[in-house]
Formats: sequence, C-alpha cells, structure tokens
Amino acid sequence: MHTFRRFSSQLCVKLPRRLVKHPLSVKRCMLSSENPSDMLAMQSAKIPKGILGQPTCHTHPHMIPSGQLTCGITQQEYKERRDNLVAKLLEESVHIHKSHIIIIPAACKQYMSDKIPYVFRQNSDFFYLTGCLEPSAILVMVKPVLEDSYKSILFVHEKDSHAELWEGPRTGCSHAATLFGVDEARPVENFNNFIHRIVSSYKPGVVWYQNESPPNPGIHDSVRSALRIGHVSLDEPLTSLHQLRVVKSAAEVELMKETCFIGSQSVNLAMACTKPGISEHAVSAVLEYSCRMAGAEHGAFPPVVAGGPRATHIHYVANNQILNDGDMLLVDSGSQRWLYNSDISRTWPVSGRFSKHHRILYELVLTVQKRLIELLREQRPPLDQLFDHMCRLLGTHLQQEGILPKNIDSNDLIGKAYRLCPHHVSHYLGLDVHDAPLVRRRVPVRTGMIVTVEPGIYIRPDDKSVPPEFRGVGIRIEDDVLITDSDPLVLTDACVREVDDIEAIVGKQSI
Ligand SMILES: [Mn+2]
Repeated sequence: MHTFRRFSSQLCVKLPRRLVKHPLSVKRCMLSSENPSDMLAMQSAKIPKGILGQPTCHTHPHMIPSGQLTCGITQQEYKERRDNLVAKLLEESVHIHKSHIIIIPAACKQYMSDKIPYVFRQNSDFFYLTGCLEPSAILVMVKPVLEDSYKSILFVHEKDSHAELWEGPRTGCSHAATLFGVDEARPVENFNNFIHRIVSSYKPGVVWYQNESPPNPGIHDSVRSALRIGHVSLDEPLTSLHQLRVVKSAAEVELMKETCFIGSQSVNLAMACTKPGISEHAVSAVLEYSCRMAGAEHGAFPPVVAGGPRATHIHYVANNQILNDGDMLLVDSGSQRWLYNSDISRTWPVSGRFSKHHRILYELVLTVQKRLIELLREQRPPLDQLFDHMCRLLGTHLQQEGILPKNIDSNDLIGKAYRLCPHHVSHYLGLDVHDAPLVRRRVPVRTGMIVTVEPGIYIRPDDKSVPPEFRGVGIRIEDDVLITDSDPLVLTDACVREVDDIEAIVGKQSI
C-alpha cells in the first residue's frame, strides 16, 4: 500500500471498537484477481524510465504502483476513455459524412501575483482522457471521414534546459507519446499551424471544442481562426464527456473509497480536537493537516468551519471566529487524492454534549438523511426528485416537532422547508467536487454514479417564524454514496454521525 495506508493509521482517531472499519478492500499493487503480475510488468515496461514531468511508477513508486500511469489508472484505461468519447461523439453526431476533430485543452497555470503561482490544478476533462498533469498541454483527436480509426495527438512543452532550471523537469515530446500512450506528441508551439492544416485538409469537418469559457485562452484565437477556414462547424464535446465521467469505473471507485476514507478521518480528527475556546481556523488547519498526512494532495475545497449562527451562511469560509461553549460547529470539508474528491459535512456541539434543542434538530436532519439514502436504493430517483423528497420530509418532521406550525397545508409546508434549506440536496462527485456538471439532475441515478446526500436546516438568529430556542443554528449532514446494483454504499461511513458516537469523541484529542 502506498502513502495512503502508511499515514492514515497514525492519524486515525481512536474510535469505539464497533465503529472501526477497514478502509480498503483492495491492495493497490493488484488491480484485480485476473490481473497477473506479468501483465503489470508489461504495462510498467511501457512507462519510460528516468525523471519526467510528472511522477511515474519508476520515479515515485511510493505514489504510483507498478503498471499504472497515475495512481490506480493504467494507460489502457485512459485509452479506453478516449475511444469511448470518440465513439460517443460519432454516434450522437448528426454529421455522419464529415471528419471529426476533438480538441481538449489542459488548464493553464494561474498566478496570485507577479510570478507567484497558485498550486496547479489540472482540468478534470483533460486529465480524465490523458492522465497528463502538465499545464497548457492540448489533446487533439482526429477521425478522418474515410478512415475507421482516429489518431490521438498530445501537444506538450518541449524540453528546455533554461525553463527546466526554474520549473523542474519536463516530459518533452520524445517521451510524451510513450508515457501517455498516444499516437503522437508535438510541441505546443506547433498547435496553431497544425490545427489550421488539419481543418483545411479534412473538410468538411466538425471541430469539437469548449468554446464557452475555454480552459486555455492562449489557444482560443487559433481555434477560432481555424473555424473560419470554411466547411467546418463547431460543436461542444463536454456534454458527452460528462456522461462518461459521471459513471465511475472499478478503478475510479477504489480511488473514491480512498479519498472518502481520508476525508472521513480528517473530519473525525477535527471533531476530536474541538473544544470551547479554540478557533475555527485551528479546526481548519487540523482538516488540512490530516488530509495531507494521509496521502491527499490537499483539501477538496476551502472548508466551511462555522460555529454558532455563522453556520446559517452556507458558504461561510472566513473561519476566523472563536468557538464557544454552547455553540454547534458545522464543518463542510473534503480531500483531493489523485484529483478525486470527497465532500463531507458534519455538525457537532463544541462542548461535546448536545443541548436538548440542538439534539432535536440534529436527529431530525439525520433521520431525513437516512431516509433519503434508502430512497436512492428503493426508487433510484433523479437528484432533483431527491430534493423534493428532502423538502417534504423536512417539512413533515419540523411540523411534528412543533418547529413549524401545525395548521399549514402540505404545499405551504414544502415551501417553508425549502426556505430553511435553500441548497440542493445532492450533486455528482468525482474528479470535480460538483462533478460532471453537464449531466442534468433530472436523470435517474445509475449504478456506478457517486452522489452526495446532504440535507440541512439553517435557522437565522432573527427568524421569528421558529421558536426562539431553535434560532441561530445551521446543521448539515453530508455523505458520499456509491450507487450499486444492490444497496447504495456510503463511502464516508467511517465518519462519525450518530449522536452518541459524536459525544464520545468530541474534545478527546489535544492539539
Ligand atoms: Mn456537497
């Protein structure tokens, strides 16, 4: 096992015995029982030796098992993804008698100020198809009308001793085709000429390209001017790509299990470190520390660490107040490991003991969340429908507890519940936190999808429609759930959620 297992055991909070779970069902060095070691050796042999522009199984064996291009994923799986995308675009295209040119750019480096870069984050669409972590690279796939197969070309930065002195090693064109298993590698400087030549020689054609908010503005003009050559139309590839991305492969599910376990343990540790008087900032530091030590690159997003009434601001990320005895603390956080994200919310009392009214609200949200997870199994509803269920369930339970008045009809009740939980109850999860955003939430969930289930209640301190003892509290409980052919699998079930379990660990660890 790689970095993940080595560190995670040191950082596990001591949980009651019945809660201790085994995080992984697989050994990273074997993909499946049918995959004999000579096959892995064969796949390793395809990965060039020597120091390249990103970690490989040869240079970083503690990060990437033998035979894989990136942790958990082989060159072959990346190739199958490209094959699937090309096949899907052709199948759905109305342009049968045309050539197809698909352009998927990598992300560019972003700067916080002069020459000071942010940590680079690859464009998930590009990464999904290549496994390439290089900024400003470009994947082009060309399927001429008269040919049965397509050609994949990866544009990368050529080796350059001066640039490498500052920025570190590059893979360069000589190794990129072998490393990424594409047909050709070319220098990014040649993209402009190449795209004009290809569009002219293969017309009539369709260029598949993300024209709205392009990931690499530096090549946008080149693509736009190639489109003016004539006999070429523009279409967008991402709707089809996201339909592929939203259903996870077996290897992706294993990566998601890992990131969900890391995220779960980091929230458990944050819970254990919480006591009156510490700051939201310190809790946020525990989350980040725990994720990184367990093998994540970093958090999945800036965490929400919101004590007391600040939890009623759904995207509170200032995290700069002191936590008081008597407050509840809402945390929404996750980890990113090999670009796969977890997304977890928990709410717990700063003192370690739920007050009577906080407990009523918490158990109400928990009951609703558990019912929603059951509904995923029973009905496999679209996520939008799950949201309607949440509003109805929240309304009914709030009425039963006397938090909402008894004399309102069911439509009114749903409206009032919506006002108390104005965010959606679910989104897809994977390489992006809000994964595959072009897949509608109106389609029924399917086996292999990973979705969040995150009901909440936010009662502002000045909300006169609710009894005073319930005001000034925000509660959200969010888990990550894999849809399977049988019961849905809660990938974040290592994260403490029951009232008794929370009370057993809050404040039990000093920092
Ligand atoms: Mn979420």
